[in-house]
Amino acid sequence: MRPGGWGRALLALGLVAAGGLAACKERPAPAQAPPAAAGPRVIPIRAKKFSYTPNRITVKQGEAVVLEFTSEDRKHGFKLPELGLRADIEPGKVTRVNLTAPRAGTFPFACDLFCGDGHEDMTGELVVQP
Ligand SMILES: [Cu+2]
Repeated sequence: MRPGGWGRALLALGLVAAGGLAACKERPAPAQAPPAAAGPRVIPIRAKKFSYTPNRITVKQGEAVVLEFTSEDRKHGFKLPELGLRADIEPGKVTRVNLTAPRAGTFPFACDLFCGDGHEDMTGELVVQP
């Protein structure tokens, strides 16, 4: 670099820094986060050979929830016959099942798509509290 080059370099640096500061000052104050929307509680459930995680889901009677299923390996099913629920759970997809349990109790659910040896153990329960 020629003599004098440093001066120009520093000047350029100063301008960049000043520009940066100005940009900071001009930035508007961050907007207030919107209040959390009131909506059904979302319960994520992961399915894989040969289990659901969690395999015990607790809700309140009359509480609106969304069961949000994902699969970590292959296609599985979700069947909760006592409350008339059934869904396919496909990999790479989120399957949402709306649920408002009408009565208290413990309701078993299971995978109803044969997914290999151990498929019969792919079960869980929904506990509905009064
Ligand atoms: Cu399965």
